[in-house]
Amino acid sequence: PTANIGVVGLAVMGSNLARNLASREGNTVAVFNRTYAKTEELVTDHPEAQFVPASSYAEFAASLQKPRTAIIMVKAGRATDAVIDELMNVFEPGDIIVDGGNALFTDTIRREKAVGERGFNFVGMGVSGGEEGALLGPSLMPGGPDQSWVTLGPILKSIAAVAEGEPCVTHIGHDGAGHFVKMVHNGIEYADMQLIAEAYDLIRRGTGKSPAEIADIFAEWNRGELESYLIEITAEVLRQTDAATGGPLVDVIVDEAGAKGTGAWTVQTALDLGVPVSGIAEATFARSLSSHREQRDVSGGLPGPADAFTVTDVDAFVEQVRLALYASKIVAYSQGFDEIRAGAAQYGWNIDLGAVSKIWRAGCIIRAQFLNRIADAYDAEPELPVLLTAPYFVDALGRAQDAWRQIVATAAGAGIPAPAFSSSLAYYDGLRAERLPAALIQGQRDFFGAHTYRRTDKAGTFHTLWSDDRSEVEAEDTH
Ligand code: 2AM
Repeated sequence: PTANIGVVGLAVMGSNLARNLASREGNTVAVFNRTYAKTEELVTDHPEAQFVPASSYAEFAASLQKPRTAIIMVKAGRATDAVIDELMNVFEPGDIIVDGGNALFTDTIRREKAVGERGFNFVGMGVSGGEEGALLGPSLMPGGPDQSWVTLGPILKSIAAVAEGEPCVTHIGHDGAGHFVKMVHNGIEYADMQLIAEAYDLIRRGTGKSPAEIADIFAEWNRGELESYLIEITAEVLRQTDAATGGPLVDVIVDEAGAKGTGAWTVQTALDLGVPVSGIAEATFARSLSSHREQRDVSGGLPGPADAFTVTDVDAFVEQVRLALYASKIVAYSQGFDEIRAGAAQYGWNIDLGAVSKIWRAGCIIRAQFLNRIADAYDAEPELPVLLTAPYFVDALGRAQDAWRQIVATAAGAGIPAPAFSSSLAYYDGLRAERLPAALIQGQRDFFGAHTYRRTDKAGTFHTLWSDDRSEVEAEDTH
């Protein structure tokens, strides 16, 4: 056997990952696809690459050195299970099966258990960066057992994106940890994109600037603390002219945002964990609202503000929007890291949050300068309970908060939806509040359901006899 690594599933992501692997010194890559024509095509199109094509699973297994290591790149779900079964038929205990698809982390937990019981090492790995990332250097989030990392680590480090000299890969934790972190990455990506979209909408509707002019603003922002891939490509998209109409491309694109479900997973999981990821949730819901054309079509006549929205000091307004975007972004990332922290506690993963922020600095969609600040925050305090309370972010939020409040108020007054901006601000003020009206909610719960409450002035659990003489009694602790 000549190959040290194999790839199963040679659609675009799989082919590109296989080419990336083959381009690294010392790698020989076994390649297999259910339909052999695709395997042949990859090998003939890239004669320079060290590929070993296999036309059957048995041939694939025979071409791999032990412990055999194979990365599966097929559609998440049933296909993944089918390929895992095929590989277990031809592999031996101790071999490593990596799922690089976009699996739901609970599926990965189930698979590691089932595959592990048969003596194989199963690794669920998040792969971020899309097709280009897979080819030139993705951000990789492998989970799985520790011993798999010994073989897999050096190979993954060789193909990952590099940020400031460090490869964008780390062993996240066992079983589903890698896919969990990838899921939250995607949720943060939803929030980041929605925040940028809200900023664009406010500037466009408030100042009447053209998309090309707004592209210049984003390009300018990309030179400061907002520097990121998403800000950069936003400028590119806004600058694009449509060949057919000669107008801005963004104006001919149907305004219904699609989604492949990872944002929804992030929010569903957060609900189960009781983590308020309101920015990600609003971003996900905003896509849903945009896609309900039939509801939007009957809602255009709903009353809005009487006055037209115009901004007088354009430059000051643009700067306020920038600050609101930055503050909201801090909140969105803080919420995402909170979900990872809670997931780790729930599932028993030992996740290094600073290391996670570092492997997102290159290769993936949310790559940004900003992630260095997150890494710094966790370096200084690994057990930081709320990311945005790190001194750097407290300072940034302090500088931004007046503008942020103004922008949220302005958007509300003008009748422009800014759900991610406003929910982020509400979260921030919720954290800050000395007293929350949750006390009243506890009173209501005690009234209708005898759910009891605790008191600020003494220990214990209490209940008011609402339908009797309304005296207070000490209650059994119902927790
Ligand atoms: P195919 O080319 O034979 O269709 C993306 O769909 C990739 O997943 C393709 O490489 C596809 O192979 C592969 N795929 C889908 N279902 C599969 C299955 N049940 N077994 C193996 N590969 C599968």
